[in-house]
Formats: sequence, C-alpha cells, structure tokens
Amino acid sequence: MSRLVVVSNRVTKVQQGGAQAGGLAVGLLGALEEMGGVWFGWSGNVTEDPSDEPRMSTSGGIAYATLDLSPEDYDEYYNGFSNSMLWPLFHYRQDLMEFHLSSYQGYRRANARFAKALKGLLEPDDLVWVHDYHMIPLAEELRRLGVRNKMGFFLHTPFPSHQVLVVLPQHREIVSALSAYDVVGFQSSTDLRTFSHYIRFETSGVFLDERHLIRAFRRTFHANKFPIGIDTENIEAMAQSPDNAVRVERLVRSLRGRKLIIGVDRLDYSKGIVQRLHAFELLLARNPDWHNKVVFLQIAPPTREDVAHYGEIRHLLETEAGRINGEYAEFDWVPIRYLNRGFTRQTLSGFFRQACIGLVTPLRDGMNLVAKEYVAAQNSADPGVLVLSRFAGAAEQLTNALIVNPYDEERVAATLGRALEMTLKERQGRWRATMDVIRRHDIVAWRKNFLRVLNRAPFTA
Ligand code: ADQ
Repeated sequence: MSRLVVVSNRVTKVQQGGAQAGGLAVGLLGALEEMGGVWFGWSGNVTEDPSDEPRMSTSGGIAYATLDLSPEDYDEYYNGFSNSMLWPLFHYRQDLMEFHLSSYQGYRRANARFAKALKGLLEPDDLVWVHDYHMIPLAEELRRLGVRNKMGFFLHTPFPSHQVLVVLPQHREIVSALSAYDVVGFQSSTDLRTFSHYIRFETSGVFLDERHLIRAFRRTFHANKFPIGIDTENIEAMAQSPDNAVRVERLVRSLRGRKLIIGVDRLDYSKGIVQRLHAFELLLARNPDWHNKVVFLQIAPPTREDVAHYGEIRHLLETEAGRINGEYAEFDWVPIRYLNRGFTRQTLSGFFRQACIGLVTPLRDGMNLVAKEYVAAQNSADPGVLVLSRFAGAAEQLTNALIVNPYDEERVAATLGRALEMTLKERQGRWRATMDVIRRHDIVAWRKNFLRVLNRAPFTA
C-alpha cells in the first residue's frame, strides 16, 4: 500500500484524539496512522542560516520532517506573500493586499527549498497531499526536480472569483502551478465554479468530461469539491465530558439564567466579528426586553500578530466591544464578554453546549468548522440554533441553519431575535437535519474521499 506524505505550512504534533488536536489534525493523523508515512512542513522556528536537511522526529507513532525558516523567508514567504497577499485576496479583501515583488520571489524561493528537502524523503509510490495557499507551487517545483508521484492539493480557503483573482499580478503563475497536481480540491461548489470560470475565460484550457477533468497548461488534472468535516463523535463526547464540569458550571452560574450567544474565531478580519458586534448591538437597540436577559460571549485569540492589519482589527474590536458595553451595561450585567484567548477544543465544546445561539458570521470563509462543531456539541433534547453566514462554505451544506448576510446587520439582529424565541420543536427539527449532514460528511469521510480520487491518478495514460 502507498504511504501518505502530508505537507502543510505548519505541522501539528499531537496525540490523536488529544483535547488539543484540531479536527483537521485528527483527520490527517488518522490517515498517517493507517497508511504510514510522514508529515512535512515548517517547524514554526525562525533561525539564521537554517539547515536544508529536514529534522526528523516521531511523536505518537507519527513521523515528522520539519524545516526552519530564515528571517527573510518568514517575512517574505509567510507574513508577506502568503498572509498579506494570498490570504486577503482569496477572502475578497483586495483593499488589504500588500503586494511586493520581493514577497512573491520569497514565496517561490521557500517553496523551491521545501521541494528540494521533500524530494529526498519520497518513495516512488508515496501519495503526496499538500495543504493550503502557502504551498501552491510545491508540486510544480517537485515535478521540475523529476518527481512523478501522485500529488494532490487541498485549498482550505475560498477560491476567489475570476475578476478578483486577476488583481494578483502572478495569477497565471499561481493557477498554472495548481495544474502540476493530479487532484485539486476545493471546499464548496462555489469555489469549484470560480476556479472553472478562471480556466474557461483566462486560459486555453478545456474540460475533458465537462465537469472535473481539465486539460490546461499542458497538464491533465482533476478538480473537485471536497467539503471538509469535523471529528463529529469526538466533539459530541467532549461537549459532555465530566472534565468540563467545573468550567461549564462557572459559566452557567455567571449567566444567572440569561441566554448565551457564542462566537468563536481566530481574530481575523475575514471572520466578520466587528459586524457581528454591531448586529448584537442592534438586537439590544431594537429590543429593550432583551436587556439584562442575554449575554454575547466572543472568544477570539489573536493570530498573525506580525501582520499590521491584524493589530488594527484587534484594536477596532476592543474599541467597539468597550463602546457597546459602555452604552448598554448595567451595574449587574455586561452584555458582551470579549476574550482574547484560546481554550481547548474540549472546553469550547462544553461552552457551545450551553449557548442557545452559535453566531458564525464570517465575511468569507472556506468552510468554517466552528459552525459544525457548535451543532455537534448541542444537547438533542434542547438544542441551540446556528446562525450562519451565507459566505461560509458551510452554508452550502448546513441549509437548515438560519442563513444570514453578515453585512446586513439589521437582518442579523432580527434573526438573533427569531433564534432566541424559536420553539423547541423547530430547534429540534433544524438540529436533527443539520446533524445528519455533519455526521455523514465528517473528517474521515473527507480524507478518504480525497485520497480515493488521488489514488485513481493519473487520469489519462
Ligand atoms: P480557520 O480560519 O482557522 O481555518 P475554522 O474552520 O473556523 O477557521 O477553525 C478551525 C479550527 O480552529 C476549529 O477546529 C476551531 O474549533 C478552532 N478554533 C477556531 N477559533 C478558535 C478559538 N477562538 N479558540 C480555540 N480554537 C479555535 C481554515 C479556513 C476555514 C476552514 C478550515 C479547515 O479558513 O474556512 O474551515 O481551515 O479547512
């Protein structure tokens, strides 16, 4: 059987099923355990003159191979082209893009270096599965070095529409690099459609089977959607774990019978947290009856703090949360609890179970796993309501959530009011239908589906 080589910018060294392991890590670690192989990527360290030989280690029976980044690569490849160019562009935020040719060159340089180091680890039958926008050129660099293995790529972010993508001066190089993979996977039909649209209108590529098989840039590859799922059973169990009892009890006691709305995100401008605070403010402004009866808990640990726009959004959120609390708080009630820190997935699952609304309103999101985790953590006898942005990939699957446009703050506020008053019968009906989708399309189904398609490559003799 082929081994699996997982490649991602950051590797996650955790024991499978451990409370700290993200759902994605749990899924990929499960595949590595089954198939054997190695997880390759950046160590997370930045060092002067880093070695080009990967550092090998094992943890929990999984082999890891990691490289350090040089300070230039950290600036140009990671903070620069990946997080200040591709991330905003793929989330439709041209206004936040910072383009410097040196960053693009650093991105290519780092990918070429990763490819060279990875080549020495590959066996002829290995399946190579590359994750996310940091590593798009990896297969092209590997093919240049003569590597003929089957290689797949999965994009965790949205794929932007044609007219947005062409803002990137190197849009052609980026899409052409994707064609070096055998399988290119997206989160949703929307992303697959925008990608196909680009191929159709920006290249001389053709669709060999009218759907998924594409001939472009002198390569034939398969493009499809593979909506990512969660480790559903694990979340269900964690949400009810006795280990949560103390914290959950403290939370419940602090609410004093008030209803809880919860938001959980990395602190990122794509997550729509400012608009969400405004929508909550409007709920209070339009409904004095809800004063002192509802609390909004927003958990948002800072990320990418070396990128300037992340400092700005953090400052804006602090200002807005403070302003709204200043306006509405009473001596015995603070409407917004805004926390700049992370919690374990286990604790989060316990908190989700106590919240009567999961408020998930990104302005753009590849999938958004928090939406799925919130639903999986609910008590079937008294489930909460998911309020979900139409711009999250998850909205394509979770059609029984209350779907909103996060820019339409008045409507989001009205939807919150509706969710707070929804009957048990309606909540249960929506929850059951949503949970059914989440169970069927979990993280294991996702990775098996992707690897099944990758195994069938090449698609033409
Ligand atoms: P993210 O942008 O990080 O992921 P999301 O899918 O919501 O977004 O979260 C990934 C994981 O991080 C989830 O398991 C979640 O529980 C955890 N997480 C998020 N906020 C947290 C917090 N405040 N504290 C602790 N844990 C937190 C990218 C894409 C998404 C896509 C995923 C997976 O941007 O669109 O769904 O990859 O493909």
